[in-house]
Amino acid sequence: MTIRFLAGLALAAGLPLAQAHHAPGHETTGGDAAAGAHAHHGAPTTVTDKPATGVHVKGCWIRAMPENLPSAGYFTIHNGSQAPVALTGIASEDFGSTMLHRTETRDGTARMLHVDKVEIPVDGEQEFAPSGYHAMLEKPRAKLTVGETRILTLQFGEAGTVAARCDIQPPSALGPKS
Ligand SMILES: [Cu+2]
Repeated sequence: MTIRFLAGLALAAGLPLAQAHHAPGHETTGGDAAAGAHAHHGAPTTVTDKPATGVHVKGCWIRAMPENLPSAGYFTIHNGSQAPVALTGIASEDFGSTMLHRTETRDGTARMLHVDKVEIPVDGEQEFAPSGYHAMLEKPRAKLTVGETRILTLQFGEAGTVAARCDIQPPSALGPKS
């Protein structure tokens, strides 16, 4: 389920190693009884193009890296719908390659792991931020210029999709524009 990346790739992505211990690392698992009632529909994991009702994405930004280094997208997902949702992928016409990743730091070394999906319980919020979950963005169609925006479409399987407009920020940025 996870693929180990060269540590050099993590470094190339400009991940602030010194900040790694700020990573919250909490993973909420919708443990309430109400959520469990919806858990077993046996539905296939297809991606539907309809808007995912009640799912909100805020504060999206992209850390633009120079040359051909991979950039990363960050955002916060809030699940205001009536059922748990799972982010299963990200699509963008602006990038040739998009992946869900998580940065893990062990013994001072950061590495990136592939993530199949990220579940968000009802009323839950999941942050994608430096040193944690991120959208790995490669092969930009056009040069990323600070101050511009790009669209990332977050895919929540059958629940639908949410398109987010994301601010392009410099490599030194640590969070969304206020
Ligand atoms: Cu990554």
